[in-house]
Amino acid sequence: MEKKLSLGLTLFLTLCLDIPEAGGRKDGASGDNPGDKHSPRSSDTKGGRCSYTFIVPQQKLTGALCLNTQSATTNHSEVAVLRAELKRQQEQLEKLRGQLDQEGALALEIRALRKESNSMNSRIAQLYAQLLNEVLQKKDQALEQRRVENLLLNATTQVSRELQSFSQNQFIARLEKQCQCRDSTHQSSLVGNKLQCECLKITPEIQEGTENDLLLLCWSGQVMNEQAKSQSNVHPNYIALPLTPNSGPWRDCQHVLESGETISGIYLLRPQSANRLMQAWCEQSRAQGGWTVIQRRLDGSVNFFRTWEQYKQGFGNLDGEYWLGLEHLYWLTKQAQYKLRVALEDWQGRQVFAEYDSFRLEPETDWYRLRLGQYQGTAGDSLSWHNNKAFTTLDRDKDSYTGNCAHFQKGGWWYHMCAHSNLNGVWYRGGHYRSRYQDGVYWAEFHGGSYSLKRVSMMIKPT
Ligand SMILES: [Ca+2]
Repeated sequence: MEKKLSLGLTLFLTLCLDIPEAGGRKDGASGDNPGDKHSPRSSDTKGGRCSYTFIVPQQKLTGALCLNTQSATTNHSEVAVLRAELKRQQEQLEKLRGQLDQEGALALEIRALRKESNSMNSRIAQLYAQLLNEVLQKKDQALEQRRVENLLLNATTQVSRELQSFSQNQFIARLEKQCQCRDSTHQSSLVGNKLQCECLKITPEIQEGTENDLLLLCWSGQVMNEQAKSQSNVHPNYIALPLTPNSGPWRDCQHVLESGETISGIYLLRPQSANRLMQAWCEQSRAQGGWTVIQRRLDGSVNFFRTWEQYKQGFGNLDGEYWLGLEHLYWLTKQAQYKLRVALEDWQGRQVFAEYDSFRLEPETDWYRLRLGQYQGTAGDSLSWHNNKAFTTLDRDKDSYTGNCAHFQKGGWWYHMCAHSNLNGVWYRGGHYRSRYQDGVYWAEFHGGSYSLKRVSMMIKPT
């Protein structure tokens, strides 16, 4: 320990010397003893004791004064403690250095991940923009399609009117002929230029589709056309209008069949109380015919991974793969009770079917929820699990799963959690397919979820 001390010391050193008396007494002959001369300062010569007082001049100490106040053993122990402390701190330092290295590696990893994330983000943004662009294009196409549909509707109405007029004329000519034939047998008289009123019975064959079999017509030769025309305006349904083949529109394909069209093909339909026309493939040869095809897969030529709007309006090619459209399905199945037939074919040519004795959809406000009846058939039941489920697409998730089933199944369906059947999935060639998800065209009860079927069609028909 070092201390700076400035000390002013006055050191008094008093020495008391007990000098044995020479010759018996020391102080006995003061002044007489030559020995007295030896002591230049004698403070006290009395009392037999001599004492000397040395006066050390006062010294002033300046500067650093190092004082080691501890013993050597204390120093050793302190050094040991310091060494231990040093060792501990060195260990800590090593540890910190290790952590720093680790954190450095982590920082590098984080930087790499951030970079990757940035590039992924830009890729996603790019894809999103692409998708958006596609959706907008499709929207434009849908608008154009609607415009064309309206044009078609107007043209069809006009054609119907023309046909009506044509049929009226034919009908009138026929009536005229009948009247003339009956003129000879029925009582009739010619008054001036006019024929008397006559009652004619129009046969059901002629009057197909009318409310009454009897049509009372009063005519005269001269006013016949006007009268008939005015009557036709009041009761347009009275005039027989056998539509020419392929004109349409029909209520559905059963109606087409009943109208005598027995060839499978594309027909124009307009469901009752629906303000829209649609085209559909009518299957008239399989399973007694009369089936309106609402979905078909056969060669993978059409992408079924679509948006809500597209599933709503329909897409694809009527003579190939297509989806009729949820809105069309809604209007079709609203007009009567329909049954559903699902026809399936595997890659070995084996054909099976599943039929449900009722099938209809709720309106769009309820996400075209599926209402399905009882199953029967040879394929196994892979659709009842989806009964009462809303329709889900990539952009409208209405399924019971926490994620979006359409994202995993790559289609649109009445997904649950997620699917026992996925007929709008990805069409894979050859049956068993390899994919990260179960996204093939499958019917679980027929070959399971990892077998993509070759041909699939969904058809409806009134019961
Ligand atoms: Ca969901």
